[in-house]
Amino acid sequence: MVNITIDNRKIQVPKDYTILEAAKAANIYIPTLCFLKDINEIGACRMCVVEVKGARSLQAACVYPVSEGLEIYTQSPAVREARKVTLELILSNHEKKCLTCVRSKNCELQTLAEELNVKDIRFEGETYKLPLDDFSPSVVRDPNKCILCRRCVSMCKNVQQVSVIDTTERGFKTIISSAFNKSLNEVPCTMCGQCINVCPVGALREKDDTDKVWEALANPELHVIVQTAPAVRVALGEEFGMPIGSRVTGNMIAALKLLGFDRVFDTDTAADLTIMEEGTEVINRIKNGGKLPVITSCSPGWIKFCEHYYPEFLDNLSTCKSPHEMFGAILKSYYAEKEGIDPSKVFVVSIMPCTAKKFEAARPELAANGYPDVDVVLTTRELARMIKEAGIDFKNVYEEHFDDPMGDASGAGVIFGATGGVMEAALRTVAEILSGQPIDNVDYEQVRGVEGIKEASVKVGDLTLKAAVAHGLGNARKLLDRIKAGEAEYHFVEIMACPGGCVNGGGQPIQPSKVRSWTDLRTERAKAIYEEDKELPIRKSHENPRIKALYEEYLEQPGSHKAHKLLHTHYVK
Ligand code: HC1
Ligand code: SF4
Repeated sequence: MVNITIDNRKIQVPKDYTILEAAKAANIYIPTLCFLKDINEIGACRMCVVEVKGARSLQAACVYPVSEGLEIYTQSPAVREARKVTLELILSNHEKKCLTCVRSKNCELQTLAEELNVKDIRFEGETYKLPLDDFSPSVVRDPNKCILCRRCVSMCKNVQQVSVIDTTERGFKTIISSAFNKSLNEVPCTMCGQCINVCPVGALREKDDTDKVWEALANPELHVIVQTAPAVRVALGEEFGMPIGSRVTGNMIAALKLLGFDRVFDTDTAADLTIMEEGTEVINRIKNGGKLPVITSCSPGWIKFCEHYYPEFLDNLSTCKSPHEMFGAILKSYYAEKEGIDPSKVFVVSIMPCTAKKFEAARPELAANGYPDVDVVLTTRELARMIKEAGIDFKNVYEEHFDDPMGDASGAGVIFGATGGVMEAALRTVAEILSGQPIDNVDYEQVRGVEGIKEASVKVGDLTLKAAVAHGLGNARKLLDRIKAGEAEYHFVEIMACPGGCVNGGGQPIQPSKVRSWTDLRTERAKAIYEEDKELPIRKSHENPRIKALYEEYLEQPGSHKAHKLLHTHYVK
């Protein structure tokens, strides 16, 4: 520990702290812009400058280390003026179309202008007039709004280890772009959308597909069904000012009904179905000497990453479609038949925490019945926009339940939204089937939490089932390299593209750096998911009565010919 003084307050802090961390510990707010804890700590934007006694110039608090006796001033006239000038210079060449910007009211630049009381911009700079990159089905890049903070670059390069964006050109011409200024659609971007979540302004956003949904809802010919992913219900509330980790399932369903969807179903139910198919696949491959490890296939950003960067693992991937795609295929077959609806009139909308799901839904191989399994994917953020546009009082609606006949999911389906959840859900079923014994303790704690790579050994009968879980593509890379080098061996591996899994997907509500740097969004949202699982009477997929009925009435058994036709897929080599 060291003794320091900040704004005349004496405090003790760990000696490896920066001034910014020390100030945070003392509840002293220092504004930041390029800073993102553990991801982008480059001291580039100079928004966090402070006065350090004895230093020749102002210092960036986010990178300046504390030391014994340090004396810091965070609000001196020189500091306040320097921050204002910096902000005004950034604003001077920023395309200020704030009224219609997707990030209006959630823009860190706008917030800083308010916080620093900037009323006038003393400088006038040239703004960019660069073309919009909106060719990707998932991510739109608007270089005219970019402020060169490099948060997206660090996310893509260091966390996801994909590296398809970087700074190019020099001086005033500097921009963030892909190689040769190609569209994100033409480079091996995984469409994970993590870059969007860390962009402080409106330079990165998802492709907005809300108009397609409004149109479908207004078409009386269509039977419009919506399904919601496990992770949406624990984050959507944030868009309406509710605390991180609020569970808003009932409000969400009510809002969807008010928007006019004909049926509101739960993707979690389809997650139970996925477990039946994927569990069977794991058991078969173990028993019959198939390709191991089986690697999960529900995260489309991960699938795209595997196709581009690790094609040697494509035969390891489970052939299962992801839950929402399975659901789409079932809705346009079993459900349409059961309800007597022409499947060509069934329009399926998936609300997902994910931008890559937009790309996934458009894949030609995901069209089991001759139509796309899923017609439109909206992110959690887009759904919030629709709810706001419809003037729905989200916090005060009367809570509602998912519709029958696809109804409620088991706890296993619920936990899919957090890293390790798919593995835990699968273990609950696979362990019981392989051992032939009922499993009482279904809490597989080893695969929970935010450690980058998690391992578990589970004794099932005479087999010790070896499992691993990786989340975030950088961790996936590490794990796959170890498997490739023969340093690790598993039966079953879960990989999710986004750090923390879907709860922290690229389509989730965006929290500013001053929140996400100090609050672990992944943990807070996951807590809500595990709470819901704990409360449910059925916590194993194979005990879900809807799923049993689906097999009895239609699919026969997991892995049947019909199940294969509807619920399985292949990958691009
Ligand atoms: Fe996910 Fe999935 S859990 S991929 O993380 O397997 O997006 O939430 O919907 O399909 O169920 C996302 C979440 C989601 C699928 C399921
Ligand atoms: Fe990188 Fe993911 Fe953004 Fe693509 S979507 S540029 S892979 S962070």
